[in-house]
Amino acid sequence: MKTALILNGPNLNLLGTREPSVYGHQTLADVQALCQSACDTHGFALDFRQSNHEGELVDWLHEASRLQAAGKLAGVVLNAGAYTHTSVALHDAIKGTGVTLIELHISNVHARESFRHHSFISPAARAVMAGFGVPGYALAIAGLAGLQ
Ligand code: CA2
Repeated sequence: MKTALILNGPNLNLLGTREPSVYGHQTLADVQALCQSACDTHGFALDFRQSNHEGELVDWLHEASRLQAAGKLAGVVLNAGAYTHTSVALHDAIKGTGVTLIELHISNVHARESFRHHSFISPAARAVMAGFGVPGYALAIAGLAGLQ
């Protein structure tokens, strides 16, 4: 059974506590439960993580690439949070490892402040999703299933 690795970046541990008009009322634990159900549907094992630290996300992408080389990774769904708009290190980690990765955003970043319109992740990602709310995580896992 292949693993779907779902990585969440900075402040996503606060989901459900503030800004419900943008991010909804569901917590990160709710997102994990949704991802578990989507992985059950598609026959993937779920590995679900969150970090507020850029380097830890980079390390996890390197780990994903080793799993991919061993034929054990379905792919990565990455919500890099604000690092989306700042991180050359994440861009380089995705490009450098060649890991199959879907960039995901809960909100439609293009309908928000202009500083959210640029992504360092998009040029290195296999696919990009934004604006479907929390259900987007399940859609992204379905997308990974379609890529197998
Ligand atoms: O829409 C998304 O998923 C984002 O990746 C979320 C990031 C934001 O910086 C990106 O531009 C778009 C922010 C995640 C922080 O989420 C919070 C949720 C509730 C309360 C505080 C922060």
